Parts: sequence; structure tokens; C-alpha cells
Amino acid sequence: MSETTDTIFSKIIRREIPANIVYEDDLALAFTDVNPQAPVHILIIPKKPIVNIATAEPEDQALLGHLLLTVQKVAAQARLENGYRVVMNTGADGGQTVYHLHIHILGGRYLSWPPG
Ligand code: DGP
Repeated sequence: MSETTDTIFSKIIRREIPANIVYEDDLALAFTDVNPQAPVHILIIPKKPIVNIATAEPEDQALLGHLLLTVQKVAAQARLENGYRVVMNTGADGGQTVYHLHIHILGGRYLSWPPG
């Protein structure tokens, strides 16, 4: 088993640890963040264990597009009509702590800019 298949998110995909799953399809899973930074904080992940956007391959193009369109569905389901932020922390300086690609959806309050 490669290290990328053994993150906490792969355990969530395999239902080995619990999560509050809010959306699932053949390619993606979405669940609420355990340490929310906004009233709505949802993570969207591919079921394929890609490390991050920096290591994604050309063959992942359709999957990455699918994840971004999944953002639309999940944000609408969470009633984020006033807007939201989409974040992909990437690598050490990007603040990535779980090395399984994930998209943060943050909303439900005004989000200031720039981030820390
Ligand atoms: P990042 O810093 O971008 O790698 O964010 C990882 C996020 O994952 C962080 O906001 C906390 C969340 N997280 C870590 N472990 C778990 C877990 O076991 N369950 C859930 N729901 N979220 C987790």
C-alpha cells in the first residue's frame, strides 16, 4: 500500500473511521471538516488518492473538473447563496496537513482577504 492510500481521508472513504458525509458519487466524497473555520466548512475529496494539485497528472483532468463542479452542488446544498471560498492548501508552505487532495468550501460568514 502506498503512503497516499493510508491517509485519514482514505480511511474515511473506506468507512474505517466516521465522518459526517454530505455528498458522495462514484468519484468524490464530501464531508464536514472536523475543525471548522467557518459556520460551513466542507471538504471535497477524490476517491482516487492524489496527493495534491501539484502532483496531479494530465490523466486526472476530468476528475479535477468533476471535483470543481461538485463544489457547485455541495455549496448549493449547503445554501451558500451569499458566496463562499474554495481553497486547496498545497504542500508545506500552503498549510497542507493531510496529503490526500482536498478542496475546502468555507462559508456562512464574511471571509476576509488576504488569508494568513
Ligand atoms: P489541510 O490543512 O488543507 O491539509 O486541511 C486538512 C483538514 O482536514 C483540516 O481542516 C482538518 C481536517 N481533518 C483532519 N482530519 C480529519 C478527520 O479525521 N475528519 C474530518 N472530518 N476532518 C479532518
